[in-house]
Amino acid sequence: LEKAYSFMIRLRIAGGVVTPRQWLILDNLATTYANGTLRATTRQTFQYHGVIKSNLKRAMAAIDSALLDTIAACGDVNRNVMAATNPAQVGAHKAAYELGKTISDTLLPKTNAWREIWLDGEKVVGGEEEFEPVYGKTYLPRKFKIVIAVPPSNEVDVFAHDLGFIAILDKKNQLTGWNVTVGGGMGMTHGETDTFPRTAEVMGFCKPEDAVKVAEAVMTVQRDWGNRKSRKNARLKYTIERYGLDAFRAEVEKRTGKKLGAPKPFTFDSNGDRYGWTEGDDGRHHLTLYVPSGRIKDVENGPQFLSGLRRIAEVHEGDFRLTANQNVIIANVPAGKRAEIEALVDEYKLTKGAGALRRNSMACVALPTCGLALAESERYLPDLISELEESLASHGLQDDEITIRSTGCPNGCARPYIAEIGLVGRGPERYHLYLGAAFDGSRLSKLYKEDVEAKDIKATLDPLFADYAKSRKPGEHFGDFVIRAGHVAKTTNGPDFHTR
Ligand code: SRM
Ligand code: SF4
Repeated sequence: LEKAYSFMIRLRIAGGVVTPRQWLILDNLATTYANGTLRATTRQTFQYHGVIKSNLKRAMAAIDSALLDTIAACGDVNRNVMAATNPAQVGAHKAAYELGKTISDTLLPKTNAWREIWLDGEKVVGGEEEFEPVYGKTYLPRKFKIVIAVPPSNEVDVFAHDLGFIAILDKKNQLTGWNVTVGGGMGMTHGETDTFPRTAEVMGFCKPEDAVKVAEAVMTVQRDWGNRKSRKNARLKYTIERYGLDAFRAEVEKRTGKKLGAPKPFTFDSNGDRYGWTEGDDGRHHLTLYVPSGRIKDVENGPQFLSGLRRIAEVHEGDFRLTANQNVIIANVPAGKRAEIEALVDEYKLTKGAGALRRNSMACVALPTCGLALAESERYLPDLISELEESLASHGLQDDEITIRSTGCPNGCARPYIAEIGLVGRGPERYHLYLGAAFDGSRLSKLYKEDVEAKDIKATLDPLFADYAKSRKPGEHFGDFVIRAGHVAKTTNGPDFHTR
């Protein structure tokens, strides 16, 4: 008898767009082969947990029948490409999605191995390098992540990724080109200061027709210049630290044969989602639901996300969008269908928002499925938020938008170092507490207190909330305040993250 090994499956869904037909197949897979939940991730895709080995092939066949796959969702390749979902700016969003999808297709490994292994596809004769003009035999030094943002929303956290494109729009909201960002990343190792999170820098500006070439050039420079000796220092952020932005830009320009323009001005207002209904400039309606930690499941006497979204998928004529904040948008609802969708949302108690702190929160999976977790995250953050809500309310701050994110280890899967309150697991019920990041995700935080016991987090933050309520300037965000008030030093960037 074979052991019942259990696996996690991660899909590739560029830009997080899923049709109702695909939704129904993915939902069926969750209940048939996985642990009965669909997990929306921080990279706009789905994961399944608890798929036993003997069901792996059947699960992959179901994914294939949805015209989806898991290729490059993991590994030293270009990972799932994220794109802004902001449905209100239709033209800009369309451009962001199309760029994301084209980059995803262009940089997809060409190997047939996935089909060969999972779908009994034909074995292709010849070496990998014949099929991998970009990756070659040895692929990239490390994972590589690309996102496309549309200001004023930084919902995709453009500064947290190896490569980003920021849409530059004219006064009529028409796309004029993209600012290109490089060198962001979150992962680090506790106690090793030569590993650090880093926010990406704006490297230049490119025309819409040059963006894919720029993406390919940035990735191949990293392929050739990235550190292959130490995986801990292999991400593009360390390559940029080593070579400097100017040398990196020059090499990218050499490979594209075109100079990048000077970066154009842009402004972000937040890195969160816009909950509830919005209407696009084409008259279509979009409903952003708040899905706690992206876990799509049925809760007894609570939200029935699995059943509710299944019912909605059966009647919905538009599509679904997964957001980079682990939420779901029921998108492109014609005006005449809105009432029907709304009734189903109510019937299944789906949440259109939450308290200010909760709706700006994110937690990585961590225990029990993540083998790297040092502490709880997804199963703990909701309770901590309830405690902190009491504290905030006692200072009249219950409606203030403050970002809070937790991870079970320093890898940073919920991008905690660019949240105004960041909790990073150190051990059972013990976290490092980071403060002082920017509300729009453009500045890293700083370690405020080491090894805080879970039971002490509320008491640690309460005096800061009190001071914030008393002394903040009008409109000042919590992350900016804690720096101005001298509670933590400001982090300028990467290596400075560990300076206290
Ligand atoms: Fe992650 C590894 C979960 C987004 C940085 N991440 C893992 C693994 C696969 C653990 C492992 O290697 O055994 C986790 C699986 C847990 C589980 O039980 O499901 C895991 N990462 C996740 C997800 C599901 C978090 C979530 O709660 O939504 C996200 C899935 C992404 C996706 O759909 O593709 C996820 N991971 C991220 C992000 C955020 C992002 O991409 O925007 C980051 C930080 C950004 C970055 O890459 O710099 C991130 N994950 C890591 C790292 C550290 C990378 C580094 O440069 O040091 C690891 C470990 C590694 O690669 O060695 C890791
Ligand atoms: Fe696991 Fe750490 Fe990622 Fe959380 S941050 S999912 S604990 S690897």
